[in-house]
Amino acid sequence: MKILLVQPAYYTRYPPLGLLKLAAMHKNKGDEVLFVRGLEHPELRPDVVYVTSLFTYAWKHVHNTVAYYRALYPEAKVVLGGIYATLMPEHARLSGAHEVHTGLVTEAEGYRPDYSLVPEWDSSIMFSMRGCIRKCAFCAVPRLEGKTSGKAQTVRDLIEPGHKKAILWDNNVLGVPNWSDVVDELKDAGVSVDFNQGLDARLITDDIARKLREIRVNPIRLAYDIPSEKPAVESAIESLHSAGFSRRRIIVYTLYNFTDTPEQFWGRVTDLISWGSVSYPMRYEPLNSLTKNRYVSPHWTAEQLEMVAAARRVIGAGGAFPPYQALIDKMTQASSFEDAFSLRGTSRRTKIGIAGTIEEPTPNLSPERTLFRDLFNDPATLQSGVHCAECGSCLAVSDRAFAIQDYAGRYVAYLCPDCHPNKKWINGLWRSTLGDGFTLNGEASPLTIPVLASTVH
Ligand code: B12
Ligand code: SF4
Repeated sequence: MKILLVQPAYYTRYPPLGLLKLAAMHKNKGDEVLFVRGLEHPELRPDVVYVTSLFTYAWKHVHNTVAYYRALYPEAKVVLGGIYATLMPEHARLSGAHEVHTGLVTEAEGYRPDYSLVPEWDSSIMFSMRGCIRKCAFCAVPRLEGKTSGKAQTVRDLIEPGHKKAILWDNNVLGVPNWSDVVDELKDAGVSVDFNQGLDARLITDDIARKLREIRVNPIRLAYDIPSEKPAVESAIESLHSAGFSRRRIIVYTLYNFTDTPEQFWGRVTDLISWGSVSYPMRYEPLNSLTKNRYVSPHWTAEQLEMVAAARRVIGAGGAFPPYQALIDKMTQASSFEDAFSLRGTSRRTKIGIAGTIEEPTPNLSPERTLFRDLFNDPATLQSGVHCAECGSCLAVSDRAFAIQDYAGRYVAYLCPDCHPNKKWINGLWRSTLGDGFTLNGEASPLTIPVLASTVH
């Protein structure tokens, strides 16, 4: 069989781990394999095209890729898999792929990725375990991989000869009983190690910290996602420091824009830098987000999120808040979140505009509601009438309207079709999603959709 492996042209600095494992598996079966990035025109006439996917909000590149290779090789079967395909399979089907594969390919999991396909890459990436013992509501891992694999697998054979660094994408390696076997194997291999997704601070003891000291881990990554983790995070940093890790080399992912308030986030950042470690803010991204950085949690405003982003750029370093004395003073002496994160003279207002985005269809909705939700990122729970924000006319549930979001993704109002300022753009959005021939309820104009929502957040 001839197989073309494709990584869509979204931004990533990593090679496509899943595809490299699939390549190794297929080569082992005697198949011919070729790997390309983006839209290419290779010589190979493939029987199958495997397209991978990553962040849900990078879906457009994935759809373009599927459409391109379907047109280029009409005879080939196009299969789409990966993270976006697993988290949003219904939406992924709109790409036109012949098959949408969800989850892992168990058979491929044991293979060392075929690094010969990415000769410029010089580190070995691996998962020593899958799933997680926890079920944090903001995290996709329980949905992607389910419960913990129970045991870590051996990593010795996953390290490419000649590679000096191992990057572990494990979700929670300390949550499996044989985690120290992984440490021993990494130590034997003599590689430097990046537990890239963070170690679970709640599980770190003095003994574990000492064991971790046996390998070259730099930096150490932890997470401080909710205020109640404060004692555990403080104690983990203390244990790691006692074991010989520099506090400055402990980077702590700090979730915000989820169920926290800005004040709680400010408190966690202040804790971390006061303890001498680095806070790396992580803006919460919904698991079915189709546009990055659109979501604004009910406890935050777009302006407050912009303040964090600006502070990361201006007074942070590489997007993080290191324990610089001036920063510690600013955070500890501030009287409020606004005071802590304000930057003189740099405030920027969030624009309001029409921002139709596409979200995953909620199962069991009527076709019209599903389409509305697909096209306008609308919460599926709303059903009563609305007023047009422009002309004020009252629109009943059976009438037509467009949702208006600000650029932070909040629903701010609705418009009747007559008042829509950019019909051309909306038409394009509609067609690019559902195809040229699409009509709703048999109507020719894609400019009309039923009003299904009224709540303005
Ligand atoms: C590594 C990683 C990162 C890396 C970058 C990864 C990369 N490739 O570029 C870094 C650290 C930079 C990162 C950052 C972020 N990340 Co991240 N990250 C991950 C992680 C751990 C792995 C992603 C990955 O690349 N996997 C490689 C996959 C595709 O390979 P694989 O699993 O071995 O592949 C198997 C299957 O997927 C399948 N398969 C794959 N492709 C194909 C194709 C076909 C045809 C078939 C049949 C099968 C198949 O078969 C393979 C073998 O079994 C996941 C969590 C996880 N456990 O998956 C989160 C995850 C993807 N990240 C997530 C998030 C939220 C983020 C951030 C937004 C966090 C933040 N707030 O800042 C940032 C965004 C950065 C950005 N640039 O936009 C979310 C995604 C949510 C979403 N809506 O998409 C995830 C799911 C984590 C989570 N806890 O929820 N991340
Ligand atoms: S501990 Fe980490 S990997 Fe596990 S569910 Fe929570 S955030 Fe996800």
